[in-house]
Amino acid sequence: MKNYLEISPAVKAAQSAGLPVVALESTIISHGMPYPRNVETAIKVEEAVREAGAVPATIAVLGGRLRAGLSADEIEYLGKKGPEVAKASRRDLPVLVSKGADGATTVATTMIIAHLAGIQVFATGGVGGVHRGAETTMDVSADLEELGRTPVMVVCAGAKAILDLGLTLEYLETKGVPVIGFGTEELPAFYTRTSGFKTDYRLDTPEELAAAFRAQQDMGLGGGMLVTNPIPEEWSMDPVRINAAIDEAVADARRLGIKGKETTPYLLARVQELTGGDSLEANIKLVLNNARLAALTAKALAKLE
Ligand code: PSU
Ligand code: MN
Repeated sequence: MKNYLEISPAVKAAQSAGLPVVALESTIISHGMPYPRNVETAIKVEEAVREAGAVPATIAVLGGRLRAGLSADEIEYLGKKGPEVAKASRRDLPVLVSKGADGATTVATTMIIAHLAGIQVFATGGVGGVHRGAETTMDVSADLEELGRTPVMVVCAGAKAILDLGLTLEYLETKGVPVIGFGTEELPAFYTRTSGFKTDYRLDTPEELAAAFRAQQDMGLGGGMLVTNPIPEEWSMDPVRINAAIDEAVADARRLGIKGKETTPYLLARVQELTGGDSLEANIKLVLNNARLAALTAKALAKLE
């Protein structure tokens, strides 16, 4: 692996000292938000992790290397290039690496690289899932398969209603992935705190999250854990308004025949357009909120080791 994986000196130093580390993804930078807010946010998210007492490791593929821990210049590079950078899921890694190319890592690929680098906790905004209409398109995000096989805890704000939330939960159940509501019984729907769907379990403290993850790994059950952390009340959006924008974005994507890996980035950008940027503000706040919870959980996990 040492020919492929490169852990930054800061992350390595933290790991040798037994300090908690939190992985962060890069597709959210290149494909999830517009420049320059994406770069500003990525830097602020790293700060939020540090303020909560952990070390951030933003993950990407750069020049064919699997990188855990980026410099501010590298984050700026990914953010400026935006969607020109390849969106890298599991199936994209072999060719990107063999060609020495760059890739922005999705939740799936960030989990893979985090695990290779020995990082157990990862914070992001929203995860991929089963798309609406998947009965005919078979569009199911590779993020769900990865959660079923790679032992990393993913802290998110639930899933956007661009997905079929009910089918997403069914799929996770089949794959044996625990879905935890942090301080809630309900699956949060990214921009809103509620969705009408229940999570499997409610846990209320970072210590409880860490203990559940430790038990999962100690028992050798394998696979990851999905922690869904509702957006703080003051930043949550009006469900009628956001769901109307999402419905319109999904209809536009269908009309335009958008498919494959383009679907999610198209829907994210279209929802942002339709809500006049309000959804971007909510998005930024919830990522920061998840980064703090992930850092506190990584700290609690480090105490158990
Ligand atoms: N959902 C969001 N924001 C995001 C993504 C999804 O609310 O930024 C990104 C993440 O990187 C996620 C990826 O892993 O999109 C899923 O893409 P796909 O549906 O093509 O698997
Ligand atoms: Mn897909």
